[in-house]
Amino acid sequence: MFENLKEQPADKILMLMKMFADDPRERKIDLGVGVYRNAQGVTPVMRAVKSAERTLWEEQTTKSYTGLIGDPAFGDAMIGLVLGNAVPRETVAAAATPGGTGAVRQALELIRMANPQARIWVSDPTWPNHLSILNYLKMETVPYRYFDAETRGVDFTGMMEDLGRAAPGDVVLLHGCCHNPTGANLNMVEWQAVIDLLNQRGLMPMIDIAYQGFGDGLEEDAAATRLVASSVPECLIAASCSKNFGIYRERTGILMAVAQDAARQPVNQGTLAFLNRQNYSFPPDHGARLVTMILNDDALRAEWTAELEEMRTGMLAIRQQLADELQRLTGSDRFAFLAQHRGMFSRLGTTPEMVDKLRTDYGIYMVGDSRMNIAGLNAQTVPILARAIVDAGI
Ligand code: PLP
Ligand code: TYF
Repeated sequence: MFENLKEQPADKILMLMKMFADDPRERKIDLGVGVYRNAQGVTPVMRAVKSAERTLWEEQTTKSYTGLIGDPAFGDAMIGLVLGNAVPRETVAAAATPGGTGAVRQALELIRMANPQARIWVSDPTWPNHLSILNYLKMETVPYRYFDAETRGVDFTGMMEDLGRAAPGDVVLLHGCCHNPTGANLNMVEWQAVIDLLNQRGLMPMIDIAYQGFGDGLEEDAAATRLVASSVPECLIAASCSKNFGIYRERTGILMAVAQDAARQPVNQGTLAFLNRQNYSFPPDHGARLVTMILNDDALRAEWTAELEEMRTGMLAIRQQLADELQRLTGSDRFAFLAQHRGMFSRLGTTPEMVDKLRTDYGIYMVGDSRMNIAGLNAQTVPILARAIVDAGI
């Protein structure tokens, strides 16, 4: 049987991680995989996470199974974090999943179950795993214009034109904040226009929010998701705790199904539990429990929020420094978009050949589409990158 298997395409981002590790040069710079790093290049265990783990280690008396949707307290805490008071609690069904990726996968399975005809509209570009999972599930995917190669902002006119061709029942996959891989985001006026279009055309939004707290702040980054959830008849939200709690390997995420009518909530809830059972039965608990402890304890929550703010403002400072340095070197505002982008990523907007050149000649690793992980930089490496960008002729 195994002879029927064939080699599967590798994940380009993960491939880049290996190339970087194998590069013997000392002054190499890793702007590849989307993992937060501090100025020392370390992805730290956050202080509140450490405290919660200590308490959990001391106080946890069992590791018996939870429930198919995980501990409901995690659902409550995360609904609060992501949705605030935007919708009545009784309209929301939620289930813990293995990471945000698990939530994306379960959301797509739910869509396929409920409406096999639905086409999934995805931003061009989007996170490669979206496309990979959609392809694996054999769901029809349609790209909508998103990135304006000229301004490096959102091609909003193109986006609206494309979504204007979606059919009732189609699903529009949107990044709640901090778009991966471009860093370009809609403003709130544009979000409202998208919502109006969704409602006019009978489209269902599916929001992937993996970087809440990495852009303009915890509340600000959730604002679009909350506006969507409170303005459409129904939506799906896949949220990840990997980045904002720094618990990548714990695999902590949640899928929420928001219905307008609370009467639909029980069946939605049952469906999420059913989907978990088919795929892995109980979702991982450790990370979800830490998140619940942090969000439900005033002191831990304050500690977590403060550290997340340090991370966020640190990334903003790097953005500004890089934009300023490039302004100084080029005498133009061509790179001002770097300070306007939000989240961990910015798409530089150069060719794959230039990306190769930066890697071979300067030891600077970014994803082939010229996505840079801003958190891979620090005050010392920003001038090195800026100089390389200019010297390479970008
Ligand atoms: N969605 C997007 C857009 C992402 O960038 C990520 C990245 O990590 C995820 C979802 C899910 O991440 P994880 O499965 O590690 O929680
Ligand atoms: O986009 C990124 O770099 C992160 C991390 O298969 C990641 O989202 C990358 C590839 C992958 C899973 C996660």
